[in-house]
Amino acid sequence: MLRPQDTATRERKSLDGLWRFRADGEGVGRQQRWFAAPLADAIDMPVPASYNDILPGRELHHHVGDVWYQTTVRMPRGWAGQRVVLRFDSATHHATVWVGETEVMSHSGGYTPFEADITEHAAPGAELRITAAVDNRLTWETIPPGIVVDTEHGPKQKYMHDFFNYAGLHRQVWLYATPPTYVGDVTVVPGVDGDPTAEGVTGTVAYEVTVSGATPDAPVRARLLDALGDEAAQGTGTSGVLRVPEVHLWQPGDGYLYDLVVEVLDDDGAVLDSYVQKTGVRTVEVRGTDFLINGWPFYFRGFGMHEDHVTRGKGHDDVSMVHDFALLDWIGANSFRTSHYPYAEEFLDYADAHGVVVIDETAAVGMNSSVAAVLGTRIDKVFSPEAVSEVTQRAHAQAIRELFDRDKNRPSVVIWSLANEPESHTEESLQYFEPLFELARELEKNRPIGFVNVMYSKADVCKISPLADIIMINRYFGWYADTGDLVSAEESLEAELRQWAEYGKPIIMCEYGADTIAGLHDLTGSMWSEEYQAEFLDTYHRVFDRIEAMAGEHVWNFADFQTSLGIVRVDGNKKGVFTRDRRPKAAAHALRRRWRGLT
Ligand code: GCB
Repeated sequence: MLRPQDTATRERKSLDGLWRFRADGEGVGRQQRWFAAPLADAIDMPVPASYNDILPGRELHHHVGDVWYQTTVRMPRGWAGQRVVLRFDSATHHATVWVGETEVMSHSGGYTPFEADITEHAAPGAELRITAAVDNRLTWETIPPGIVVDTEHGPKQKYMHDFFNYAGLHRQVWLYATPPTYVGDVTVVPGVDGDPTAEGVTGTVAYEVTVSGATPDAPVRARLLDALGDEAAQGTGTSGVLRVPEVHLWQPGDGYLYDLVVEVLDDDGAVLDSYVQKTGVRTVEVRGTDFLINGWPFYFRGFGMHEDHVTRGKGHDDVSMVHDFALLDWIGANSFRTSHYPYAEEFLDYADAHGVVVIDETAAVGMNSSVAAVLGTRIDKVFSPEAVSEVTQRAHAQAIRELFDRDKNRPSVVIWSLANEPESHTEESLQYFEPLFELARELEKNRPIGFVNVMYSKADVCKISPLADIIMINRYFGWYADTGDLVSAEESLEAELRQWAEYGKPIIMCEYGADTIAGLHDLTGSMWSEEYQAEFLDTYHRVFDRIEAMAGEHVWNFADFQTSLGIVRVDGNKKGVFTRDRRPKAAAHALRRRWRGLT
């Protein structure tokens, strides 16, 4: 789904700001048609933001079920004759949306965009009332899965993943206009002619355009402009391959982007619609145990992250985004994983534009009874008709389609991760994942595809790793295993990595880390201290440096983050190298020395 943008033929209007908001604890709003009038008993709620931490008290923090958001917007007079679209960049986890009294769309999946053509409900110059009922419930039918337990005090939400179930309108909401004949979709696949490491190599941009609306057979022109706005190549037709001699490649640390300007023309050659697709030219390849970008071995240094901040939870804001990228740069990281869900599109735009490499992950997390048990939830059999079933699998397939569709054109995205830490040693888990890998491979012909393996499923029993192009694993020797004992941890880790190396594929350690209380120092090197975290990471790094097949290290986590309540978390997960308000722990300085090669 294309992003809204302002071009010579398109305009957009942000609906961010204060919306009217009301929690629907009793779940009566739909039946009582709360969308049909100004929301009664409402409070102000900022958009974008999670609603959970805006008010003091437990009620909204732990709310389960619908909340209602409402705003009014005046449709610009100048949009007469245009196609008008209402787009939510996300709503966590399900939303139904009304314009006035008309339901215009509903969507499940809390981290991907959705939109509806509302032209017929929107008279130019008129005021529209937009209402969204947003439901945060996670069940066995959703991605990620969860369990809603009915108690005499109302419903309680349980889930099997280790981050707080923040909800609401986390990202921007847009009203935008396109001409009646418009660019409906653009796909670009970059490449190079011959050896990408050669001097003055020729880049290729294969493009495919869908024209939608009034005259879908209208002619198309595609122009590729370099960063100075000079034309580098041009083509006509809805698909083609543009060639760029002496291409400026997109590279880690050098996010060089071309603009692919796609124009739909009328019979006289006048432009009906134009859309600008940012395009980076680079190649990605797995060769033996090497992960190659533009033919050069690339070693991932960075983090599993979270969209998580004080007060606004998972709400996007540019201040924190730019600051987080500045910290990644300061510490010498070149990459991150969107653990454990698709991040805001602005975040990926920034990665594209600054040459930061991304492992892009679906929201399929929490499909593991052993992990669930650590976090306090008992599940008998994860992959079964009563739990993660065919219905879940359909939702998972949809999550894969929507993620790939949203991020397919991004040069920063070099690996798709289909899930985090599912059970993967049973026949049932294989049956569940095989069709999902097939689907992913139908959709993606160029990027490597994988999933992130859990500590309970070693190399000799994991049934899903053989399906993956690359080995991605999370390990916690010295924390959940060999607890507090880094000498044993070093041995266990090395032994295990040597087993994984036998796959002959690149290995990325996608998580390793220790909970650390900022400011806690200990001369005996005890767990939870800043000393232990730094020593823990050093231990892992010594091992990584001895294993040829290692292709990357992503520390868990970039920053401390909020989780559900439980006896293994104190005000959230403290494995951050930065605190939740982004102050460095000792490990941040140690990582910086390693990653920036400082002595
Ligand atoms: C994991 C999970 C991650 C948790 C982390 C932890 O394996 O993938 O979501 O937060 O461990 O700290 O336990």
